[in-house]
Amino acid sequence: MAEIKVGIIMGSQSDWPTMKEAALVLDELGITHETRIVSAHRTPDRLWDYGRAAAGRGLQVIIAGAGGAAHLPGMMASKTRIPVIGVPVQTRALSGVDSLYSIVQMPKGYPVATMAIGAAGAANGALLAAGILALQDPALAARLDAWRAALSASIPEEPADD
Ligand code: RP5
Repeated sequence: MAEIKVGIIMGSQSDWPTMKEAALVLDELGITHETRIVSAHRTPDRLWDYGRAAAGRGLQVIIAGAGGAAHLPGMMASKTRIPVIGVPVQTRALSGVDSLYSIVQMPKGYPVATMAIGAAGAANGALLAAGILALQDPALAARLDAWRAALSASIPEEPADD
């Protein structure tokens, strides 16, 4: 079986509709990945075990999504040197600004690459992971270039009525 390169983790089942956007992009680009629910607050031991084992298992990037008091990406970054990409999940109470602020303000020494709030952030997290992996993988670099060109080509030059 192919080695899993990207871990998509999220704080709750309720984050899956957002984080699925990351999985879909990784699928499109042919990047092996796994998906796990790992909560900083509800399953801290699972978080610790995942972070401790990540590098040894060959993971190369972790995309971590969480909402509200979104400590998962930062705590994962504290536990592994593998690049962590944080996705702030949109919340009902504060529209995801709470998630964004919880993820983006990391102290010096433990970076999290923080994406936009919500589905676009999750998709962009996957594209950033792809860009990192493509540095060492020419075939993936070609697929990523093609993906970007296809998106660009899909944008009409003129607006149309509905
Ligand atoms: C966070 O709390 C999760 O990442 C989720 O975004 C939020 C709400 O979780 P649920 O109450 O829906 O499980 O830990």
